Amino acid sequence: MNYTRFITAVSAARQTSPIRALTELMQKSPPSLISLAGGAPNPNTFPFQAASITIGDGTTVEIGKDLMKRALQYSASAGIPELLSWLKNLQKSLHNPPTVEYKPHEGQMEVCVTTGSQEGLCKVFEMLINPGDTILLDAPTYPGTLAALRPLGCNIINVPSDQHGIVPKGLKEILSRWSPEEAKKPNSNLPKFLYTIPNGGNPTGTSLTVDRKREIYQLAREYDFLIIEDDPYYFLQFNKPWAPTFLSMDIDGRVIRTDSFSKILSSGLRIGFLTGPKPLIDRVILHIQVSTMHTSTFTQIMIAQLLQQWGQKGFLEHVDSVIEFYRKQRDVMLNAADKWLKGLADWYIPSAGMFLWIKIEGVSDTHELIMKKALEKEVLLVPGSAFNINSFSPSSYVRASFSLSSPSQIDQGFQRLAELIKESVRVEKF
Ligand code: 09M
Repeated sequence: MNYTRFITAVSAARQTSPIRALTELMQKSPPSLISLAGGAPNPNTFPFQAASITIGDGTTVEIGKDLMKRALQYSASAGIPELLSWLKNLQKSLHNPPTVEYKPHEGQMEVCVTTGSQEGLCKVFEMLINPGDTILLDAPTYPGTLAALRPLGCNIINVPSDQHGIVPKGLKEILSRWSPEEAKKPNSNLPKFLYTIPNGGNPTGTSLTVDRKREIYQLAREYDFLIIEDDPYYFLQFNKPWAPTFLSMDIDGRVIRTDSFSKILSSGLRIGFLTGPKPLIDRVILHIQVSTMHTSTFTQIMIAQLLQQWGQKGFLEHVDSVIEFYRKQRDVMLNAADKWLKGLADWYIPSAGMFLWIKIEGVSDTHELIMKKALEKEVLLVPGSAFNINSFSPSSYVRASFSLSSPSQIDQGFQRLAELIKESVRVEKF
């Protein structure tokens, strides 16, 4: 792959800082090296000494004095080595991307730690988008993505989708505006990438089928666009085996995948990771160098210790227990929906994630229903318009999350929503 066409002038101009390069060299050197080079503070002056963190299974994560000194210190922008190697092994065993075997410049699989997947997404968008560039996505989609994209001034094309995600035929039709040959021209305005949430879509709860993924990947090859696979709900798939990912099919090195620990380990610790072709991940790392410098070392040490203690097996067992929680919650919500919303609304059964996407019958836009009337009735949902490319365009949907509420709250919440819909439909009819 030649990545030059995809990278903005700003991203291409990023260079490694000589001091960061020295710091990273220092971290790999033997203890006999006398370094007067580092600009790092002396951790012996820091107040924190050690930590013992209790885990739910009764074990502890111990951060002793020496490890604590590392945890409180600056570290490499790509992530601390033990976490990075754990994550690389995880990606190899879950996705086994063909790019593992490639040479670095050919798009070899690379991983970097990010401060939540949001940081990764934002930096990937900024690496790829010049004002006026065209990109593809299947809206309704995650507002955090739309908010990161809008100010970059790109032309966003909405790809048709249904309960199984993007419809390849619809994508093909959009792409037929161009010829594949145009992709080879330097200033072609062919879409640079397709962004999608392949599992438990936010807000729709839908998941892309593997056949559709294969068709979409072929189109990406034909029209030479990248695929951004934003997959924070990968670990919340209710059915096994888990769906093969775009990353697992990536024979060219055109997939950038964002993973997140927010839904399974902690959202507040802010840990995510990017996986993709080295030439692109390296650009993101250069951006991290000059913004956050790195994700909190303490957070990374805490997570790495836990993951090393657990091993992949223990990690996946934990994930299974999280899935069981969300499956029960989903079923509670589906039962409540059947009980209260039948005849008033429509929905599909989500196979992953934590959202139910509800179409309210007879209500052309749910914004006022939610922002004013629902508050009076003490039930809160997200109006569908928040997930549209243009957030002022109406939507008859609402997003209900089954992550935080108890079964009785979910039941009561939908009872209140049902009353609200009945009242509003009466008003809209007159
Ligand atoms: N609502 C998300 N989604 C959300 C949400 C959120 C506060 C977050 C998709 O934690 P990260 O950075 O790994 O996750 C970012 C992210 C990326 N991609 C598809 C997501 O759904 C997180 C946070 C309040 C509300 C929020 O509503 O949907």
